[in-house]
Amino acid sequence: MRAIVIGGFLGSGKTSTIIRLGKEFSAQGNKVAVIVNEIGEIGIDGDVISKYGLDTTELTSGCICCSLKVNMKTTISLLMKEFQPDVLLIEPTGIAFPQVIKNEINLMDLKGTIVAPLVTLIDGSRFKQLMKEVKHFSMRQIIDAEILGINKIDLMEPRQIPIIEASVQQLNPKAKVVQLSTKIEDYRWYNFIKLILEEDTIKKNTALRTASPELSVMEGTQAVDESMDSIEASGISSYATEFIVEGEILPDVARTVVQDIMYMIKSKVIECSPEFVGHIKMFFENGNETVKMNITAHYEEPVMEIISSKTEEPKFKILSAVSNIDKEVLINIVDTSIIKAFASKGINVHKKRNLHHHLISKL
Ligand SMILES: Nc1nc2c(ncn2[C@@H]2O[C@H](COP(=O)(O)OP(=O)(O)OP(=O)(O)O)[C@@H](O)[C@H]2O)c(=O)[nH]1
Ligand SMILES: [Mg+2]
Repeated sequence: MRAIVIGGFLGSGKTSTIIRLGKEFSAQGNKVAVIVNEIGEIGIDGDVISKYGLDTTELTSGCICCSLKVNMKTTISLLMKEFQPDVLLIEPTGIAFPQVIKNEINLMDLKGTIVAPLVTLIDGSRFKQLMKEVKHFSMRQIIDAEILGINKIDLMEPRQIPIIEASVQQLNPKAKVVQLSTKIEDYRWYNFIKLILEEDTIKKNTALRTASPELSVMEGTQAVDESMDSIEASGISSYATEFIVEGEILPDVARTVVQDIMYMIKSKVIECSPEFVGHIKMFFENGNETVKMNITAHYEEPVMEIISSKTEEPKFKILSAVSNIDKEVLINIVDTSIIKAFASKGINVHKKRNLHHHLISKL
């Protein structure tokens, strides 16, 4: 089995990359499994990935009673026993230090398993904003990587690309820096795959890293302490929830409600955190289609995507992770916006209770 960890900050394109890699590896005849770790007790990416026909297991973090590491180890062992994948794609949360996950897999010492070089994706189109809002956290993710993918180059001004490439390379001279776009299929994409599969060509970047020496020279009070929890170090507040929606919902109503919720949340979040980065993503299944909408920075226009899907009951999920905002404030903004938007269409909703479950039991 080949285990591939695709890390990167919130909204950098991890799920999009995993879907594309998964489809490609499957098309070549490999058995592909995906483990997605999401913040909070609600997962969206696992649902999205499943809609593309890949097998997924979600792990939820932010939960006091499960230790992510134990959970992941058990999941990997079970997957290997019961599914025997050829390729295992792993998406840590956007506020994890992916090196920790890779180290855990290495320590499991799995027979016949190749652990691919650690990939960190960077959203090139948000690089400046990330360096402003979550600088030290992003730097730590960059420093730990073995392959650095500057993603979303389709959104970047061409003359900016080499400038950012050079800045990123300077932060981590040992890593291979590549340009990427999950929306473009060209030689760069195939070069990226080649690098992932060429595990020996990359000099082991201190496989079991205990300290990032580069960090010790960083100045400033926010420098990331190695012993610090990654969630704490990120300065990100997050909140995820699910609502049960009553009655039959027409597709155009679903789209409007999602849009209304997104714009309400965006405007209120900006009032509290004017230059926020993060990821606010919604997922509304309503019979014949799924409406997905998301935003990753204060200046962006939210993006709506429609995925055709047959479902029995309407289901609304949201995951919000935002920089420089108080968690209680974020929870209040999200809940009130959802209730208000549905009420304005005369639709009854109620929060799903007992969200917590050990997803391992799904296997
Ligand atoms: N234009 C463009 N958009 C992209 C690209 N890659 C991802 N996106 C978009 O960026 C947004 C976030 O992508 P995801 O794949 O969900 O990012 P993620 O890293 O998995 O996000 P989290 O799991 O929330 O941390 C989505 O709207 C994607 O469609 C890209 O190369 N170009
Ligand atoms: Mg994701």
